[in-house]
Amino acid sequence: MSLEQELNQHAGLKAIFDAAMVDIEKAGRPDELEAARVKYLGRKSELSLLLRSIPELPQEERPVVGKLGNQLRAHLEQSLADRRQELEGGELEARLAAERVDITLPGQPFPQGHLHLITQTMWEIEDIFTGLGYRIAEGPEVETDYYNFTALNTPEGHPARSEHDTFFIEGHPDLLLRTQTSPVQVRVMEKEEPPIYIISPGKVYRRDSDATHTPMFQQVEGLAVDRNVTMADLKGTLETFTKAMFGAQREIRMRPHFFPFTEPSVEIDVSCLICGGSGCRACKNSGWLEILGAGMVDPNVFDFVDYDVDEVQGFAFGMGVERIAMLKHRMTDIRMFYDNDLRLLGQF
Ligand code: 2U9
Repeated sequence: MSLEQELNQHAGLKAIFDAAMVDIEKAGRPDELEAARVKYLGRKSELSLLLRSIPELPQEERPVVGKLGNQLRAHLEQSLADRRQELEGGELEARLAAERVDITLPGQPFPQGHLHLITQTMWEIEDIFTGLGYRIAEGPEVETDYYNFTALNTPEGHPARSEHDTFFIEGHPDLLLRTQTSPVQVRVMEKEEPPIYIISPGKVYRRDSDATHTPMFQQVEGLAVDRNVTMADLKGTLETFTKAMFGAQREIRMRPHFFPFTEPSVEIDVSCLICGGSGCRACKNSGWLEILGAGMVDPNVFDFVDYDVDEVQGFAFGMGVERIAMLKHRMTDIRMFYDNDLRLLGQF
């Protein structure tokens, strides 16, 4: 016999059962279910009062009420627990439905940065020379007068030393912002013996500002010191560099020039990237664009680092990275690199 049938023996318990089962079933939220629990199983509920009053009941009623009452309590507790689980399951489902995330929606686009064109160009130059066996050497941007000028055969009174070009450090007459990266190479030669094949990339500073000059710009200089190094090695090396950088169809030419630290010195031109050499506005109808300076290291420079000038020779070269980038990407104003306008920089 089911509990429900057994409860027919006691009208009061049966009435509690019927009402409680309706309310439990009706409860749609956890707080309504809790109210039903208090109403039917709480300390002051009809069932609790009835069970507590058993000692006062007539003798023959006591076992029936005791047994069925407790069975009813257990049944209601179970029904409440079952319903609670149903409701909580429903709540979870409702939350899952409401908070559902559509993972197939496209993501939020966000701006992706990249290296500055000057850094890209610098790394490209470095790649070419490291591919030829050169090491990268770096040094301080605040230099002494000795390393920046004296050891590079630039005597006092030379125009490159004048205050017009050089930033000196206030209160330290011997310190300056390096105007070239050559002092790095002097420092390497002081510490190491030939053979030496190095490039020194980095920032340099000169008091200058117009469409082709900024007070800070970046250089890559190179130095090769070995036995039997000739001008032909210099030309071959820089022709290889030029073709790697600007294309295999490019030609170079050398023009005599003067630098205090090289003798003889040359300036090197590349056949015009725009007209191919026939003459246009970019090359001022010459067919050539100047890209670097170079020369055979002056023996006076070797004297400063105690190299034996009868045993070793060297060639050196230098280029402005901004100038290389401007030629390659057909830019007309160097200051654009440092205006930080993403409409320009984002194009590269
Ligand atoms: C040592 C000896 C010699 C480095 C050299 C140049 C020629 C040169 C300019 C290019 C454009 C500087 O950036 S720029 O304005 N540089 O023309 N630089 S030879 O010669 C050296 C370097 C180190 C010990």
